Amino acid sequence: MNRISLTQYLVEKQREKGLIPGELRMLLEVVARACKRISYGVGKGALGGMLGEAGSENVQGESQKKLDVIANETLLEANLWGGHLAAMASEEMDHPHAIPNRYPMGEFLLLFDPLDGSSNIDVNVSIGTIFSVLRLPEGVSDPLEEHFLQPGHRQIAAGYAVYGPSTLLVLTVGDGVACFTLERETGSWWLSEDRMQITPETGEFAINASNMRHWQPPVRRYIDELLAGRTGPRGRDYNMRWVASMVADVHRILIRGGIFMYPADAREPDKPGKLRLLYEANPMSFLVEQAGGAATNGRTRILDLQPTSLHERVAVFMGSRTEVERVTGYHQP
Ligand code: AHM
Ligand code: MG
Repeated sequence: MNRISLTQYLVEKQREKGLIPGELRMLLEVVARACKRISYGVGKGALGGMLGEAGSENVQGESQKKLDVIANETLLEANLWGGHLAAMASEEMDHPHAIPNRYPMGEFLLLFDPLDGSSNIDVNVSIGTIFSVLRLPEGVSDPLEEHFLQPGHRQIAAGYAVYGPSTLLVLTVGDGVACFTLERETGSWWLSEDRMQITPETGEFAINASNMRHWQPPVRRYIDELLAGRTGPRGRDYNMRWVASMVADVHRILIRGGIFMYPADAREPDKPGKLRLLYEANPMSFLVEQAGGAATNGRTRILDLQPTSLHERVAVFMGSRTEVERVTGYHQP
């Protein structure tokens, strides 16, 4: 079999298509290397002392697991010295992390959720890493939080790693979505699917239904119609799946279609949903759109939202285009 490595894939994007600068290619390789390291840590589990609480909280007031902290440090350390980055921001850090003066400063900003699906760490269910790459605005020499507040359509690359039965890296540089599988024995990433496409129609949906009583009327209406099945207004039976790791739920949707939802609800009226715009919703929306799907917050395309703070939250409806358009339509006044 003539296999294509991650390096070869990126070099071709750089050289043959001129789609990405060499610096971005090297940055993505460093991120992939960090994900590989996290994957090995995840794989060790209890034997590597990876499970359990870290005894600290992040900026959202969520308790951090040991692996949240280890994954964050792994990504920071791997990316500090390469000279490709101007600064990094993470779910697990209150403020952006500057590149120390002793290293050259690059032109990119990296954002990540180091370990998504933290509640699944200790129960051995798929978890992942999500990342987004932005360009430092021109003329800026001192990167600050405000420079990360760019709408998602300005991302120049995004991806996630999913640490499941196999470790996968799913990536876009704005030219479709490619999936790489980690070969553990050699530590190489091999292209396993190129030009992933999300089917526009679907019979599957993903939502945490335990929050049903808190949902707003458009979401209730949409889910009620799906649950009504064959004899309801949609005229077919739907199946529900909820891993509670966004990476795993969205990955399933990339493979076989579906709609993923984390709506705003009445639990915390001042917070629009649970997921974070800059390092969860934006990168996933970029991937989903590149695979022919759609992503909105119920009203607006997620990639067009102007962020106002580093850790802001956003309602999320993403996946198969027809379903995302329908539920978004239900939100229109
Ligand atoms: P995390 O980044 O702290 O792990 O939180 C995000 C996760 C998503 O991966 C997942 O879709 C969601 O939270 C699950 O929420 P819930 O616990 O309500 O099912
Ligand atoms: Mg997380």
